[in-house]
Amino acid sequence: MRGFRIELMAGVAAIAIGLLLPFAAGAANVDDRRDMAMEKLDANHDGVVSDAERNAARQARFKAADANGDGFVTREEFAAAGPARDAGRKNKMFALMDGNGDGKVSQAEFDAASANMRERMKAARQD
Ligand SMILES: [Ca+2]
Ligand SMILES: [Ca+2]
Repeated sequence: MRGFRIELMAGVAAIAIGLLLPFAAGAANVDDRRDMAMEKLDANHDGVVSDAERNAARQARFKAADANGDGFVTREEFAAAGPARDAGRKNKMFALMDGNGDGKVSQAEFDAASANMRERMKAARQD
């Protein structure tokens, strides 16, 4: 009977965690957020984010941001896409991504910016 209760409790806890996780994301520390982000990327759930999974997720993000599907994300599309951030920060991010400064971000620019950001995050972690 005791074992059953523990199992039941664990089940309830798992459900509660599943329900609360989306809300917890904002409050979680950076490591937790990274783990959650990794879980999202890890499509086949083998605990490893392969380059293919990473690329697929990045392309999906780009497609989601490219509202009119013309292959470029404009400043307006970027401002409307993704989590709400303050406009100044989004503008700065957009400027970083728009490598050739033509006011729109191509998939190649997006890929380069993502790779760049990943390198910077890696470097920051090693400090
Ligand atoms: Ca577009
Ligand atoms: Ca550009």
